Amino acid sequence: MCCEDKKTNIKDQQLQLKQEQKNIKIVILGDSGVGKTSLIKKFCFDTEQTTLGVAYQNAQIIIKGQVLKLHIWDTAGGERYRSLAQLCYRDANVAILVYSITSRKSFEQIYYWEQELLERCSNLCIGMAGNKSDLIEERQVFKDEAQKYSKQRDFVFYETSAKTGEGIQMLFTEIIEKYLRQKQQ
Ligand SMILES: Nc1nc2c(ncn2[C@@H]2O[C@H](COP(=O)(O)OP(=O)(O)OP(=O)(O)O)[C@@H](O)[C@H]2O)c(=O)[nH]1
Ligand SMILES: [Mg+2]
Repeated sequence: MCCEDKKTNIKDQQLQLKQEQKNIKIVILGDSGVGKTSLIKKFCFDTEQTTLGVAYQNAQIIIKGQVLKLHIWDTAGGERYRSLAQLCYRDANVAILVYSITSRKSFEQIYYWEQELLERCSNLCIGMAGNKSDLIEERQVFKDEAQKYSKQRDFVFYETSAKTGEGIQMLFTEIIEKYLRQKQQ
C-alpha cells in the first residue's frame, strides 16, 4: 500500500469513527412513577412519539465541539410493559437507572433494573439518577448511601429534579463523556 493510500485509509477510519460516535442510544429504566418521562421531557426539546408502551425522544448535545444525536428510549416501569421495554435495551450504549429519593423501594429496585439490563446487553455505560431531589421533606434515600452504591458499581450518579432541572444536564453530559472515552479505548 502506498503512503497516499495509507493516509486515505486512516482518514476513512477517523471519519467512520466520528460518524459512529454521532448516534448514541440511551435507555431509561426504573420503577413506575419515579419520574423517567419527566426527566426526559426536561432534557429534550423535540416532540414525542409513543410506541408500544415505550416512548422515543431525540435530542442533540454538543460535547467538546462534537454534535451528538441522542436517541432516548423511555421505558414504562409498570409490570405489564416489561417485555416491551426489554426489546429496547438491545444495542443501547448508555442506560440511566432512575429511582425517586422519596421512595426507598424504588432505590432497592435499582439492583433489579441493573440485572434486567445486563441480562440483555453488555458494554454499557450506566448512570443512576436519584430523582425528585426537590422533595427534600419526603426524602427516604440519603445521598451518601446512593453515592456509595454507585461508586461500588461504577455508575455515574447525580440527584436530579425534573421539576427544577437540577442535575439533569450534568448527568447526561457526564455519562455521555464517559461513554465516548470508553469507546475511544
Ligand atoms: N416534585 C417532583 N415531581 C416529579 C419529579 N419527576 C416527576 N415528578 C412527578 O412524578 C409523577 C410521575 O412522573 P413520570 O415522569 O410520569 O414517571 P415515570 O417514571 O415515567 O413513570 P412510568 O411511565 O409509569 O414508568 C408525575 O406526577 C410527575 O409530575 C421531580 O423531579 N419532582
Ligand atoms: Mg413514563
